[in-house]
Amino acid sequence: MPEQITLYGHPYSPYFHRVAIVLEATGAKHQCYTVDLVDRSVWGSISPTGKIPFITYGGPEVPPDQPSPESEKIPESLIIATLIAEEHPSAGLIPADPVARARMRLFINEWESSGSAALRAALMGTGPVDAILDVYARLQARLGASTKFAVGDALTLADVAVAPYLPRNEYLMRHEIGKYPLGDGKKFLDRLAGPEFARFREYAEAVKAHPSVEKTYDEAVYADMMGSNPYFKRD
Ligand SMILES: N[C@@H](CCC(=O)N[C@@H](CS)C(=O)NCC(=O)O)C(=O)O
Repeated sequence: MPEQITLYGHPYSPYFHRVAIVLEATGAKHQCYTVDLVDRSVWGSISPTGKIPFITYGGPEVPPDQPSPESEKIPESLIIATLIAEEHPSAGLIPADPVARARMRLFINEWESSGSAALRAALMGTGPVDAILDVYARLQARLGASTKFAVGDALTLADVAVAPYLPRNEYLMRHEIGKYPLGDGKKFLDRLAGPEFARFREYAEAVKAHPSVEKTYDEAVYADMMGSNPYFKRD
């Protein structure tokens, strides 16, 4: 019997989305609890980091607001994603070949070490939106010449790590959401549409069209959250 998994999070979150993609791609049995991001009374003290996503793993099947002391509480999207992928090797999210695994990890590191920070700085108006394109360029340089995904023709955790950001970043730039200078969103999209990013675009389209990515992304939910987020509103 597989261990019980309860995922806590919110579909607006790119970190939550990573885990949702892996659950979809593996078909792992789970229940999902959408948290109230403002009222943290139910989930705030269950989460080991105070953040979403996290899972309860193992122990009895219980209502999400009454987690069992017998379950392990595991935070961090990529750690959860890896755990589930490791439990379902037949889904192929972790390549069997060690060199391919190294390439997968290098790709993930590229985004993790600077992508989220560049995005956050752009949204807060403390850094240029072009810094996100610099990260895209470095990811592009890591893509194989003709593979569909980052490490071969099947989806791996490398793609899972960046997948949530591809449609979200486009949405933000298309709607000029963030404190960066008005018009920089359009400049971002114009540069991304140019020959410099042809290979990255091809890759991004393949990732966005993967059934496990497409099925777990709801732009309306993201639009609702970001449109009303005071942190990212220009004065
Ligand atoms: N490194 C974490 C980041 C998780 C994270 O920052 N989650 C945000 C939502 S997107 C959060 O819970 N923020 C609430 C807070 O910081 O109070 C992961 O990969 O899961």
